[in-house]
Amino acid sequence: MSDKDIERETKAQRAAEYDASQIQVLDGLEAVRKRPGMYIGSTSSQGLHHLVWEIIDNGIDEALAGFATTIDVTVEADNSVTVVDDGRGIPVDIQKKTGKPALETVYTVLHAGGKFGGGGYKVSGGLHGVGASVVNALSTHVEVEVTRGGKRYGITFKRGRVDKPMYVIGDAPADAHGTKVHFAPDPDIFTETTVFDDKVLVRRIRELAFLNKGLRLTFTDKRADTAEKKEFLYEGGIRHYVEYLDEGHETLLPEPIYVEGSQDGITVEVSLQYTDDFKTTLLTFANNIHTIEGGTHESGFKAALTRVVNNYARKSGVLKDSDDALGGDDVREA
Ligand code: 28G
Repeated sequence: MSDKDIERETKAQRAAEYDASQIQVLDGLEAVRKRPGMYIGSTSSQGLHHLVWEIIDNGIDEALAGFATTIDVTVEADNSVTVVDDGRGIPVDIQKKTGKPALETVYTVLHAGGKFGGGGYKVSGGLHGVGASVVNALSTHVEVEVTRGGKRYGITFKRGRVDKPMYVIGDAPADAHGTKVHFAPDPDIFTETTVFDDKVLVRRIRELAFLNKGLRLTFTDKRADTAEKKEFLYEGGIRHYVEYLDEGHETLLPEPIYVEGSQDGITVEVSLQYTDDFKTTLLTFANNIHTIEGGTHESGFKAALTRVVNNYARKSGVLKDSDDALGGDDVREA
């Protein structure tokens, strides 16, 4: 075989690889549109809001990586959503493997990370970039704007397919950086409703601010008459969540107990307060996800609290040697 032949062969090979990868991209989008519930749980109002959570999640990942400090969420007058962060901006470099900008790949390739490796149902938070292509596949249009390296880039999609390939919008200040995503949910998918609920959005955005201390999240509803920006930023993290939950109740302690610790890359945060409420409120989370069914983090906390309060009760003489130990319910009641 001549050099020319080899070159021709590799060219043909590359073309075949390219075609195969493009087919995989389209198959991935088709899979999401065919069975949206596999990726976002349902196509009800809950599923609709899941689109927003997925995009916010990507911004939070960029904050957890130490780059984004602010995430702005806006519901536009037409009920589409814009999310902006001030992170590094999604990479725009052309990838060797695909010949396409990383930005396009992030929004079109169904990344692994779910139940079935192929990007199936997402169970936990913090799985980088799984959500972007799912949101794209389930939106009539998506526009992403990236600011980095002194330039502003744009790319647009329609129902998951590239509409306008990545282009340079223009120059930006050399030190400007961030990502802006605008998407409109597809009414062909969300047949029940495509109307976002400001209450649902605010509740979760506030919660994410409690759970990610120091991160600024804002919410603006342009559909409202007074489209003012609501800002959520809690330097004290979940201790402020406890204060928020205790509003309207008498508290035993002047301020909530708050403990934070890290080991082997795992951070644990605990906050508690005793109030005059009859019922105990115990909320637990793992990676920003509310764990309603508990887990080892929750049972470990309960066991630790019971042990610590019993040790103190014995040492201080509140409990005599002959007294039974306090049970879990006892130490969780004021
Ligand atoms: C505004 C709404 C939602 C995001 C970033 C930043 C990076 C990134 C996002 O990387 C993963 C792709 C291939 C390596 C990472 C930037 C490293 C260096 C990033 C967002 C990284 C994608 N510089 N900010 N993704 N790979 N914000 N906000 O989506 O190259 S997504």
